[in-house]
Amino acid sequence: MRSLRSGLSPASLLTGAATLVTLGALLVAAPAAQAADTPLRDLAAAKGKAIGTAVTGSKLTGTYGDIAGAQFNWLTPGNAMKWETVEPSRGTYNWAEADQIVAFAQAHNQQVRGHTLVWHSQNPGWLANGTWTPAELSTLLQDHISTEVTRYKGRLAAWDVVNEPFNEDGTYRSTLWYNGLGADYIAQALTWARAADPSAKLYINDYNVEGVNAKSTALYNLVKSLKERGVPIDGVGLQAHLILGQVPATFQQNIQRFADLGVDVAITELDIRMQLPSTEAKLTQQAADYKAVLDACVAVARCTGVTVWGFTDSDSWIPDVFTGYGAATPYDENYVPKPAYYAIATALGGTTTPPTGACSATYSVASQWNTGFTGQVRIACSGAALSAWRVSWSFGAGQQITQAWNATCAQTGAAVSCVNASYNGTVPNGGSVTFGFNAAWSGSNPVPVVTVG
Ligand code: G2I
Repeated sequence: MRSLRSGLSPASLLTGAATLVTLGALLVAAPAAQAADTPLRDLAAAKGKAIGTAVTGSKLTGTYGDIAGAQFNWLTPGNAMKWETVEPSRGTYNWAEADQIVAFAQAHNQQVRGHTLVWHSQNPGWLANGTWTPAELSTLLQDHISTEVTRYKGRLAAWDVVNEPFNEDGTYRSTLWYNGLGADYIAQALTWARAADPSAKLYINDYNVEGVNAKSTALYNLVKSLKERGVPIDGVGLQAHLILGQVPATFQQNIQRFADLGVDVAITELDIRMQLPSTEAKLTQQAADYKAVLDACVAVARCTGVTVWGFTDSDSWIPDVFTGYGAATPYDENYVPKPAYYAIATALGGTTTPPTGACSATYSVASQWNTGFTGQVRIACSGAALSAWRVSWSFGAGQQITQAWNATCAQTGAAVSCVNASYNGTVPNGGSVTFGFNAAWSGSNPVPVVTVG
């Protein structure tokens, strides 16, 4: 029996139990006793590198918040600082989620990467669907950059000022900005951002620019010319939305050539997607891929660090966009660290031996009424498998099971023990099984600590 390898102490897990009542979930993983690991952020700091994650503000409580705070030293708001979020109708601003993330970062001694000021996507309807003269567009863009950068002045370490300006062949992407203002919208945006916050490092960020190719060469030539013109540009962001087994062979060489131009390089949105279901072999390959990315960054002094685009498979954009793909992040959807997590730790100088695998149980209250509730328990395995299972917990407030399905449950006093039905004992590596129950409650209905074996 071991507690979650997430940088959480058993005590904080128990504290988490109280806060998680609202979330209706608590996870405990099996097996393999192991000493607590050094958090990724401490390993990264010792190497002078950033280890970051994209986050969703509303999720920064419970286990998600605990891991985001404990393991990472940089945060990027996944959507909270995009134009459609901060100015949904013209002149009406909504900074709530962005403010929340910045406050969380400050409370956890983390740096923030602002994302993103100038993009073709996730612009508000009033902007995207409007008809604008070049002069109007220029004013709109300058106002947007000045307003947002000034709001967080001195509090963000870096900004992805311009996002995804290139096509795959290295030509400029046809966007609202390029079509209206020409390629110099990039230089103008950088200049306005610098004026609003001279201390933030200013980046151009793009995808499919990890290896040496036509697109990355266009980015290289742009940065070179901006530097020559004296336009403020401090770094390039290589997003790194990668596919299993396809880390470009020229990754480190590409990072190095940007560094040689005199700019920093950040890996800004790393994830490595695979065709589902995940298997042990795929997770092992993914770990090797994560390590290759981290190794390349660690090897180049001007590579400032690596940000993952969501740290858990439960908070990843991949399944929504690439049908049949997923499992792209370092933690599974039950917050159990995957081989990729240990690969990151290893690349950052950690010495932990990854466990051979784990199965975890997630308890949630599916619905609740004045005298009863329906509970649900999901057993999921990653890097391990079960051929039979028993899930146990102790009801702390007199709750009493009345009925169960897809499991046989027995309760003696507070102690509940549920074993698999004849047909669902097998939980394959990368798979899950769910069972449910009804129970009576009164007074309070706290979420128990659940163990699986
Ligand atoms: O598309 C992946 C990333 C590529 N590079 C730039 C990043 O900013 C981008 O992030 C993703 C977010 O992770 C997604 O969460 O950008 C997507 C939009 O292009 C985001 O997806 C959107 C959904 O499409 C919307 O339906 C949803 O309302 O997220 C929104 C907020 O959850």
